[in-house]
Order: sequence, then structure tokens, then C-alpha cells
Amino acid sequence: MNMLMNVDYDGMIPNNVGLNQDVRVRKALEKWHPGYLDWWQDMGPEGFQQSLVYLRTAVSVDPKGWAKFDYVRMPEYKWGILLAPQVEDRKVSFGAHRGEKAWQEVPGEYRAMLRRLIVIQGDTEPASVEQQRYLGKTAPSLYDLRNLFQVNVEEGRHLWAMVYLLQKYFGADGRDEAEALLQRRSGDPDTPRMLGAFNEKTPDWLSFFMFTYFTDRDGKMQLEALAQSGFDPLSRTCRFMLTEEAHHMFVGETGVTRVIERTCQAMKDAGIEDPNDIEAVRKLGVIDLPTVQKKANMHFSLSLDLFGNEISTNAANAFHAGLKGRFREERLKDDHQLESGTYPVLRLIDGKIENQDVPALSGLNMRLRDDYVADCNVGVGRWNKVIESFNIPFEIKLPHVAFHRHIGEFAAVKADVDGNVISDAEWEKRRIEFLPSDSDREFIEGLMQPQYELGKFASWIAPPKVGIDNKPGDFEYVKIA
Ligand code: BYC
Repeated sequence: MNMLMNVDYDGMIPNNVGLNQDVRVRKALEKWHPGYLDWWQDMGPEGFQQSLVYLRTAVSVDPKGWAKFDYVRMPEYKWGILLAPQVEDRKVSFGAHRGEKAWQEVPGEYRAMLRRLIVIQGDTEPASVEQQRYLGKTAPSLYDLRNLFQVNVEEGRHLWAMVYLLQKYFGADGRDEAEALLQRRSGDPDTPRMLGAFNEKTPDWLSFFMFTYFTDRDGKMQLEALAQSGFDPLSRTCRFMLTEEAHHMFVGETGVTRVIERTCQAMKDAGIEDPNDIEAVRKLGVIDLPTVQKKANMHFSLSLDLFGNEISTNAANAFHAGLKGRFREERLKDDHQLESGTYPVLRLIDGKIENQDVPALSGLNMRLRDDYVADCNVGVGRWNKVIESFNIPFEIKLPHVAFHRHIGEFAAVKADVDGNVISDAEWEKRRIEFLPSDSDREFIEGLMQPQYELGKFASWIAPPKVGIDNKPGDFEYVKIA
């Protein structure tokens, strides 16, 4: 099958869902479009709307070649609606309906639950664009500037993806939710975004890399779980979104790697052996490793909150209904119904952190979170390999899951990075040992000076190993207007 043939690329909304024949949905989306563009102008990348950016645009859903690269002004980006190809005879693969035909329409009894999942997913996409909107002003290179904008336009496309599902399958209330997605604002005290981590600031580029490493990886896990959905249009949408998501995590992982590499190189050149000699390292115009660790602590703990509560009836119901599965459900060897059986969950029991076996269905948020932590550790291992290659005695470690939490049982206590419960007073005293302090923030802020010269990079970050789309090091990724 030639999947390219199914994509209508010339209309106002490129798509492979037959919008041309679907007049009602097309009209609804065309009506939503101007509001989206207003939102993009108001809340999208500040100061670069007229610049020409070397971006990839999804033009097909063929895994072998789905994107084309070209210069685009961001407001003219083609935000298309692309679903992974329909799998013939796809079945619901878990929950009470396991083995039944996957649904092409919303099952009435699950309508509210499904809408909630889609709205929460949709809400995170524009939120991240809002959080990152000032970063262009301090980009460490044109390469990084382009990557930021690539991530931003694709998060915009992911919003379109969720809005399509709302408009197509949820009638008037779907339309209202689609509007509301353009009204909420990250960090706004009156109309905040729905999940905590998406109301935090992304104040500097190290935070941006940590966000794309840790928070986009939550995105990956949640999308993987929704890609299992028995509601086929949601599954197909998420499967295609995951193709784009991989680049976002690449930006995060390689971004942090390049920061670490530059720091280690500068330390070596200056003959500094002690990674904790923060003052000496900072004088070199690079970010000391303990501060990198604190940023990781911050973004990892905020991202853990996105997995919800330890014990979750919502998660149990969504699995039972066949709407949200587990990570790589099809590879797991059990009955895929989980009506019996348990899962070990770290809980707060009488003030102590202990493992407890809970009904497998109730522990699903934590199961996904455990898979997430394992996935996070893979890249952390690669960061440590870089440090090791310079013979510097320092290891980046992910903090304990009880550390710095705002959602779930551990929100009730203060814990150090090793998971020891500590008093409020001790927490206040040691907080800056674990999380960036005002002076850490000021130092990083001071380093964040834009570097827009062709092929040049800011002092605190190494160049990438290879260019985007195999372009040479001095390629003009953004023609700043
Ligand atoms: N903040 O039963 P529980 C991405 C609420 S990131 C605020 O544990 P559940 C991206 C919860 O709503 C992926 N409130 O919840 C990354 C519930 O309230 P109600 C985004 C929270 O449903 C980077 C109550 O607490 N996608 O794509 O099992 C850039 C009870 O909680 C939070 C999804 O998240 C929180 N953190 O789990 C761009 C997928 N956590 O409704 C994009 C869809 C919980 O009872 N969402 N609450 O009043 C879900 O699967 C689930 O809703 C959650 C929460 C995992 C978020």
C-alpha cells in the first residue's frame, strides 16, 4: 500500500483522514484554525515568527520517509492531521473487552472517560510551547534554535491531533473542549494548564534539555499506553505522534550530553580534577556537574508527578474499559485483564516508605512509572559514560521517587534524594543541596547569551556530533528575520 497516496497535502489542513469528504469536521476545524493561529502568535516562540526555519514537516505516515525538510515561517507551518495506517481486523488487546473488534466510534459508556484522557493529553501540548516561548532569545546556536522550534511546531501538531479527535468524535462538547484548549495558559493562576509540570517555568536551556529528556519521556510513556487503546482512532493518532516524539527526546538527551561534555573538556583543559569545586568550574564559563545533577533532580521529580497517584481507580477503570493499556502491552505475557494478581508499589505506610503488593489494576500508574524510570536510566547511563571518559569522579543519579513530590502519597512528606524521610526544618536547610538555588539560577541565567553566528556555539555547550538532515556544521538552520 502506498501510504503517501492517502495524504491530502495541498488543502489548508494536510491530512490522511479524508477531511475533504468529511464536511462537518472540516468546517469545524477550519473554524478552530484562526483561534489556533492567534494562540500561536500570542504564545508561540517570541520574536521569531517571521524567521525562516529549516523544519521537517510530516507529509506521510510511511515509516521509511514521512518527513520533508525545508525553510518555513512558523505561522505558515503545515500542521497536519496524520494517523498511523489502520491495521486490518485490529482487536482490543486488554481489559474486559479483550478480543473484541477495536472500536471505530466512541463506545457510549466510556465517552466521558475517553474525552478526559484526550483533553489531558491535548492540554500538555500547547502548554509546553507556552513554557518554552522565550528560549529563542538565548539560544546557544542556530542548530539548537532550530531544534527548539521543531519541537514547538510538532507540539502544535499534537494539539491538532487531539483536537481532531475531539471535533470528529465528541460533538458539541468536543468543540467546547477544543476551544478551552486554546484558552488555558501555562502558569496562569486563574486559567492554568491541567497538570502541574506544565505550569512550571522552563527558564533556561539546561531546563529545556532536561524537560525534553524527562517530561517528553512521560509523553512517550503516556502515548505508548494510549497507543494500545481499543478506540482505534486514538491508537492510530498516538502511534504517529510517537514517531515525532523520538526527536524531542533526542534533543534532550544529546543536549544534556553536550553540556556535560563541554564541562568535562573545560575542566580537563584547565586541570581541574574536583567536580565539586564549583567556583573554579564556573569561572570557565561552563555549568558545573553538581548543578546539572540538581536540574535533573528537579525535572525528574516534576515528571514523576505526571503519572498520577500510587493507587488509581481512574487508571484501573481505563484499563478495564480497554482505553489505556500498559507500556508495550502486546509483549507482556499475562492474561491482559489483571482482574487478579498484584503489583508491588512503593507507598507511605505509617510514615515509612515501603513496598506493598496492591491489586494489579490499581497499581497501573506505578507500573507505567516504573517502566519510565527504567527508560530514564538508560540515557543517564550514557551521560555518565561521558563523565567517565574524562576520568572525573562524578556520577549523575536519579533521585528516589519520594523526593520532591507534589502528587501522590509522597506529597505528604519531605524526603532527601536517597528516599530518607526528613523533617520540614531539615528540608528547608538542605533544599539547595538537592534543587537549584537562587544563585545557581542566576549563574545559569548569566550564561544564557544568544549565539546566532553560523557554526558557533555558546561557551557552555559542545557542538553536536552530526547536523540535522546531514547538514554541515555551519548550516544556516534559522534565517533570523
Ligand atoms: N496534576 O487517579 P489519579 C506529554 C488528578 S506528557 C494535577 O492518580 P489518573 C508531553 C487526576 O486528574 C503526557 N492533577 O489520576 C510532554 C485526578 O483528578 P480527577 C500527557 C493530577 O487519571 C512534553 C486525581 O488527581 N498525557 O504528552 O490515574 C511536552 C486522581 O488521580 C495529576 C497524559 O497524561 C497531576 N500531575 O492519572 C508536550 C495521558 N495527577 O479527574 C507533551 C492522559 C493526577 O479525579 N492522562 N491528578 O478530578 C492520564 O492518563 C491520567 O489522567 C494521568 C493521571 C496519568 C495524568
